[in-house]
Amino acid sequence: MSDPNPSKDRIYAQPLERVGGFVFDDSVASVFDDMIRRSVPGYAMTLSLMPLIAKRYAQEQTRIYDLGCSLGAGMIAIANGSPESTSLIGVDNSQPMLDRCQANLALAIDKQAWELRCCDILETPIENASVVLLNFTLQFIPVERRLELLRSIASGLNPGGILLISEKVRFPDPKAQQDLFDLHHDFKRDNGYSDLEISQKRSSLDNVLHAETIEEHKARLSDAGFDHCETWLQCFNFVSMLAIKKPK
Ligand code: GEK
Repeated sequence: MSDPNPSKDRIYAQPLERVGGFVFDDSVASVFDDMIRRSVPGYAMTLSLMPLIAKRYAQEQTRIYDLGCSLGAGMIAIANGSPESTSLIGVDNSQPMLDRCQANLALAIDKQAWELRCCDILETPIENASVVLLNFTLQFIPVERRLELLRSIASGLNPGGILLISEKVRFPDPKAQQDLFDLHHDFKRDNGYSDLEISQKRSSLDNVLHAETIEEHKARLSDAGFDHCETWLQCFNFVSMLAIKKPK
């Protein structure tokens, strides 16, 4: 029988003999919108506030980068608050994501110029930028390479430019870590994921997604050359931060 809802995430619904490491392949890209909305508390709220943030910080005649753009949700949100003279660059190393992103952007962005690049964000030069988005992507970059990426972003931002960064985080206090971890799983259960799906997905992300504490992120952002960094949204163990490069 054919699947009545092919875009619903059922990737981990059946028991797997061996759970492999999570990859952003075609099966993930085809259900990604459903997966991220049912898995990341606050995801829709994060996107809904981005136009407001862009309105304040996006500068005329500059570039806006979305590093790890997936299906383009962040690019569309930021485009909504940015001047028409900005151009948007989406970067992702998953071609199945970018194929769908291309179709989504063609329907949603008609005021600004935009382009997509299929490459590693660690190899992406950042130039003349006023807004850079790392929405739940830094967590997939090896920890030892995160500083070099943030340095390259800081140096490619114009004075007064911003990095918007969202991450899954962990907490130094073991009780807080356990409570927020449990609440995140309650959130997933409440959104229709079974215990089997939750546990198989968790195993697949084990060596792929490395969460750090808010303090670790703030210290690295400061090291990389950002002058201010504040949390502007937190939902359980998911956090969005705003890092600002000093204005001239
Ligand atoms: C959203 N920002 O909807 N280079 C390029 N892309 C990468 C790399 C890399 N080294 N590593 C991972 N990706 C999106 C959600 S998802 C978050 C971002 C999640 C890409 C990967 O292919 C995927 O599309 C994205 O980063 C992470 O607001 O799945 O939790």
